Amino acid sequence: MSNIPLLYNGPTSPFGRKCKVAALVLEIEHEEEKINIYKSRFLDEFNPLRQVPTLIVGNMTITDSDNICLYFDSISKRKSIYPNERYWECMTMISISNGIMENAVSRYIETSAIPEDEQRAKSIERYEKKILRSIQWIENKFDEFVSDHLTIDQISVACALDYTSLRLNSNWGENNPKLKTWLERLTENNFMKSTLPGESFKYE
Ligand SMILES: N[C@@H](CCC(=O)N[C@@H](CS)C(=O)NCC(=O)O)C(=O)O
Repeated sequence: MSNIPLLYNGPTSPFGRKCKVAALVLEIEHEEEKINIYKSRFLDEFNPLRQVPTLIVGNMTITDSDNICLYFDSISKRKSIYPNERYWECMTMISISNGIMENAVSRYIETSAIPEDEQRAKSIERYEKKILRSIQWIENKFDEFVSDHLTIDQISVACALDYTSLRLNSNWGENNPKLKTWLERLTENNFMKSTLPGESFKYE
């Protein structure tokens, strides 16, 4: 069995994008397969939650984007993307970014997969509030976590913001000008451009 990591990813998954960007930044040789998660029963053997991203390395499976990013960092010869001097702040920023992604995914499912008259307006409002409040929180911490050395919290925030633009809208930029300008600049890099979300599969 090949020891080149195989990343099962989705075309729009922000969690998968975070791993793919981390792999590119850390110069990890890997293969990537974009799958339709709703039609990928084969994945259950590796990940009973049937979720992307899932990483296969030889006989080993690594699930969850945070574990996959940590694994890539552990085998990379490049400088670590986990900053020693503000490790816990970084981990917290990753969790908040994950929360934005989770709420955006839940909102998307509620608004795209459920008939309009059965959608729960209150839930949609809660998802949106959590997303926008988190983005504002990150904007307020901008000067603490953005530096020239690209770290995993920055990668996570960037993926969460782009996913918000994809699934909700990009109005968040109006109240969060530092993040907006930063993301525009970051997106000039190939690791961001080459991982922009593609066409989503229908939720089923
Ligand atoms: N905590 C997981 C979340 C992954 C996740 O929610 N993936 C979504 C795609 S964005 C998925 O596979 N959804 C299919 C499902 O849960 O049925 C991670 O960080 O990897």
